[in-house]
Amino acid sequence: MAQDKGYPPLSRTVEVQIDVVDRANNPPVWDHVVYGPIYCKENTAVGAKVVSIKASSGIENTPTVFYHLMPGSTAQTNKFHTFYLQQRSETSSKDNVTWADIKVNHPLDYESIKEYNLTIRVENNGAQQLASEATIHIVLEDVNDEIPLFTEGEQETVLEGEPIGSKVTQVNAIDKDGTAPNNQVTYYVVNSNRNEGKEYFEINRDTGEIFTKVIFDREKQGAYALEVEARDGAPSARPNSNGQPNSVGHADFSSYLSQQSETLHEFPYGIKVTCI
Ligand SMILES: [Ca+2]
Ligand SMILES: [Ca+2]
Ligand SMILES: [Ca+2]
Repeated sequence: MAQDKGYPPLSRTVEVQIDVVDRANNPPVWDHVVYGPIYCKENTAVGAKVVSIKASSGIENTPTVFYHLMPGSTAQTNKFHTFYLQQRSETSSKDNVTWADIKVNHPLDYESIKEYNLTIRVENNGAQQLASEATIHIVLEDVNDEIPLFTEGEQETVLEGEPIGSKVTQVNAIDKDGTAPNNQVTYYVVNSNRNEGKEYFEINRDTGEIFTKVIFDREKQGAYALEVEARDGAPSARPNSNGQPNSVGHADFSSYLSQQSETLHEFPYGIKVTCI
């Protein structure tokens, strides 16, 4: 009851409920309050374990604990159940330990979300169930799972009689990987027999600028198809890549050459150069 010193004194009462907790009943105790940073590659398989953590019950002779992975309000705090928790008991002669294994539930993607903070709650099994919380900080690591993509196809013209080394055009490919060298793009003229332009043009590997290697004569040939390729800078993390970087650019030019009136957007990795 609270009473003031006025005359007459006014007072107010409020009911207070007090739970009497057994002295022996303590809340569970985590090994750590914060776990991490736990580093985890973005291509970690669904079902794979990221980390195992545990708490003791805080009650002598009642080792039972229950773990819950608490979904938060954002993707980073597991709103969409990107991770799940599996409880695992380990019984030895002197100990009865229960682990919380945190596993991947949905595919991870460094390009979308780089870090997660998970809240794990543990309850014991005393007369009054008491709980404690711990946080797991998971940091994703980029792998080379994005391929470079050319921004658009090109159709360019070059004047006949121009000196060798004249700039014809510049191609550009973008790799959405989050870190270098996974997102570093280099450019090549495709070295295949069907690439008729390979003898006539060269490319700056870093900038994608294309230059002439010959002086063109329109009376000899009026148009050249040039096939170029973009590669990223590290072994691919995609399946069946055999340790090679990701690359694009092997457009089918034979079909392009037989249908010269079609726009190059259907063959976005090639360049048609016309002499004028
Ligand atoms: Ca990715
Ligand atoms: Ca890449
Ligand atoms: Ca990546």
